[in-house]
Amino acid sequence: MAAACIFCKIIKGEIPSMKLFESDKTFAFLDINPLSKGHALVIPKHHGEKLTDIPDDSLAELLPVAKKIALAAGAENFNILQNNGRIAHQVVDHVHVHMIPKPNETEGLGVGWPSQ
Ligand code: D5M
Repeated sequence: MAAACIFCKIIKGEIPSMKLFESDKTFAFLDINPLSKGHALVIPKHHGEKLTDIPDDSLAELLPVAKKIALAAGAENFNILQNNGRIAHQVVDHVHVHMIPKPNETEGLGVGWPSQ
């Protein structure tokens, strides 16, 4: 954990979030500035700025959890995005995977988030 990191503060409950999932290694919550309804972030609890800073065992759950959240949201179409470094548009310096649903324009999403 890094004391000044906003995502570490979210993990610790010091900053509120719309939590979607938590395990011993992983945390997921809704993005505060969503690109679409259901835009979620999946993060390792291990603090590190970039993907290359995180041990493999802390990365292993990120995609399975993103998949679980996409399925729970009924998102048939979605993007997975992971930015590293300012030039690559990283703003928050704690590794995070975006799961960004691409809703059907006419039907929208059948959202049913997991409760944990
Ligand atoms: O994306 C960083 C993402 O983090 C961006 O989509 C907003 C989101 N964000 C920032 N602060 C919060 C809080 N407090 N709750 C939820 N989401 C947040 P990047 O890949 O670094 O450009």
